[in-house]
Amino acid sequence: MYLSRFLSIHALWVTVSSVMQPYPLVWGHYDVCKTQIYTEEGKVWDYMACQPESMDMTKYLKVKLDPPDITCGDPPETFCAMGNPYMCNNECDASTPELAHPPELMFDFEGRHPSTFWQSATWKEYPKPLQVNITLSWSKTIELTDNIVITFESGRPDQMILEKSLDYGRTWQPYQYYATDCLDAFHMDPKSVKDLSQHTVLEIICTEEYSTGYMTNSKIIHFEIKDRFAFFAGPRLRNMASLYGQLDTTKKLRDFFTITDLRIRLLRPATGEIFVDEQHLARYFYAISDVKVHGRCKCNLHATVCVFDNSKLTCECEHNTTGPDCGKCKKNYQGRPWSPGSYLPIPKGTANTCIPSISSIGIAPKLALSTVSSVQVANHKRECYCNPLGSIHDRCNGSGFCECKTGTTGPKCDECLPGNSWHYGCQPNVCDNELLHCQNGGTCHNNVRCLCPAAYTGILCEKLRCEEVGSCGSDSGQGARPQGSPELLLLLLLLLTALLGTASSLAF
Ligand SMILES: [Ca+2]
Repeated sequence: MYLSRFLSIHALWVTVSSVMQPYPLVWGHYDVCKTQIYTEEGKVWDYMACQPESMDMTKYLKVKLDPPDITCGDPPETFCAMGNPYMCNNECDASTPELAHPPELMFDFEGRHPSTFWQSATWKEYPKPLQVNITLSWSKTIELTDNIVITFESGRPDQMILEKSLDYGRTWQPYQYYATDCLDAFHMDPKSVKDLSQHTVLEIICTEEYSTGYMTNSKIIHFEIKDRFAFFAGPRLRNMASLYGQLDTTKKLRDFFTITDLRIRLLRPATGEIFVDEQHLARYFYAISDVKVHGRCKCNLHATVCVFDNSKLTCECEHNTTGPDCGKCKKNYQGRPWSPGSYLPIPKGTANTCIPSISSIGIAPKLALSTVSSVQVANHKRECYCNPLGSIHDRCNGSGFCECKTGTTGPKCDECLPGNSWHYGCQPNVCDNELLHCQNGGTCHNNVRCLCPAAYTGILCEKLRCEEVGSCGSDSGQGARPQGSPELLLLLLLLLTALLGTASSLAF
């Protein structure tokens, strides 16, 4: 495959360069990326789609806290030791470096003992909630490649939400909910990533796995990227080709792992018990020693290098593309619409290089036109890349089109018709904002489920929860509800039937 593509590019090069000397550069960008790797046969070239290496992204972020003055130590205060809530003479003092706990200590090199950490003020204002938002911003689209790991120096919070933004912090979506009691905190059933599957991998879950109290030894919270990858690539991520194939064809899956910002919303500190000990409020605070975020710059498979310049990450775009994410064709290279590079065919991928605009070639327009159209024809002769989940066949039909499954549309069958949403193919919505409204104050989550208030249940939150367990008494406090025994309803039905019978006998 690579050889044939190389030959076709080479043939084009010869064609163009033999007629128009200045234009070899047009084709000078390589079609695929190559790196030298070591194998049993020695050093060889490995060809692949062009993408920057995965790296430690915490070196390139900006951190913002809300409220801005929530860090401890200004004015100085004392707090209780972890593991011994009655030893409350530890000091936090922002003006003394050894006793200060500024936010940057969440991202420093953590090889030292004792660890360095950011710490919030204590819960002095209880019962007013102690809430902190920690926003991490990259000013660049990045793709996560490994678990997000947050290490607490305090107990892990009783309630926390990890959120993401894809538009530089303008809008936010939840990534995962964390609570000691998911139902109580967020009206969600507790789940673990292991309960998910290929079909439900994009579901936003609430987990109780990482919030088990104040005194436990474990201090770590994960957002499990690798477990989600494993649904496609196998348990040890051996079949990355399968994952890349899916990422290539399913935009929603790719977007799920793509972020510009993360927000850690700390909603309630670890208390470890039902009642907060009001005599010792200096027991309660948040402290984080380390945050790990691994990812790569999103360059749409048009760059292998991402540079940090002027405090900003930027892709070094290849393939005649430009923009922070290589998201458009350079001026004078708009001979066909921009498209991202592709992981397919595995392993070498397809560059989808931008080609010169016809107007920019200027001379010999006839030849240029025929050259461009020959490229397009050559592309068409490639596969259609119909989305395997959205189309009936993965190849195009005789007339060159993908044939889409029910509820699916788009040239590649990767878009959903109204009333359907993408969850590994287009699935009819369980709920939405049009016809399938969640009831009784419930909210529709990703079109797959209603998040119901605590008192309600059912697909659209249409049922009182107490009905399910048969405990809806008059003193249940669950609001007014028509009371009627089955016997009474039966009696009414019999009466109605009898009346109708009388009426019909009178009519005839
Ligand atoms: Ca640290």
